Amino acid sequence: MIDCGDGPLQIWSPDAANPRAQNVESVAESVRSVADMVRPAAERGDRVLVIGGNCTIALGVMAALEPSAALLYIDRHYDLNTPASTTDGALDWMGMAYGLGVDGLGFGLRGLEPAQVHYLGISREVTTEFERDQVAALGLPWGSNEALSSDPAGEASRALEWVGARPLAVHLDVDVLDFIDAPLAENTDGRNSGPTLASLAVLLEKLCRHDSFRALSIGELNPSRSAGTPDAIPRFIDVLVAALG
Ligand SMILES: [Mn+2]
Repeated sequence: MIDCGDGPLQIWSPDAANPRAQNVESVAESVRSVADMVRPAAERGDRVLVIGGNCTIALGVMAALEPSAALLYIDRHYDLNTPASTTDGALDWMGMAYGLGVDGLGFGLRGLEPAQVHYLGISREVTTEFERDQVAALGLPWGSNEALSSDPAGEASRALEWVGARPLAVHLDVDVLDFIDAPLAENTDGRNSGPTLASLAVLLEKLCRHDSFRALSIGELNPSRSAGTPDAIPRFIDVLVAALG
């Protein structure tokens, strides 16, 4: 295993100058830095683990892989909002809109084609109408949070069938997990819904051990959430080690 080091350290603060796209310049810098750091490893043929950071890191990984790569995006959300579709200005749930060029957005990197993206773990009730409209217009395939909880092996098999022989990047927003089982995510909505760490282990082992697997990125991990549950991060690390080891 090679430790390629850290990207730029960025600690969130309010950005009054960009109310609808908070800290967009530093987010873009971070995404480009992920791409620059992953590219040499990808070119060597190494498998890559990226620990974020917000979910836009997936775009940096995809920009570093072959243009044909497929992205399995495991998240409670579609991350297809834009500075116009929401008021909170959080890039955390806009990344895929930037990646897919919705409303002309972008980070100055190679973007994504709709045929490269498949979601798993979606909770429709926490998505916005704007996002659901984009999913329909772009024809993006998705699996539900309930399906991921009840049949992680089946969801993995169906998703891998969709990937086919393409290089595979997996992105995991830890907010897909049941926050009561694993309080890891910045977003605390997932209480008593979503896969447990044990279910996630089943999914990730199938995806990460696939011949096409190239990279796993992890977004929205907030260690302060598990301050009262000190075994949560070690249990999560065990899942990653089992999948990648
Ligand atoms: Mn999310």
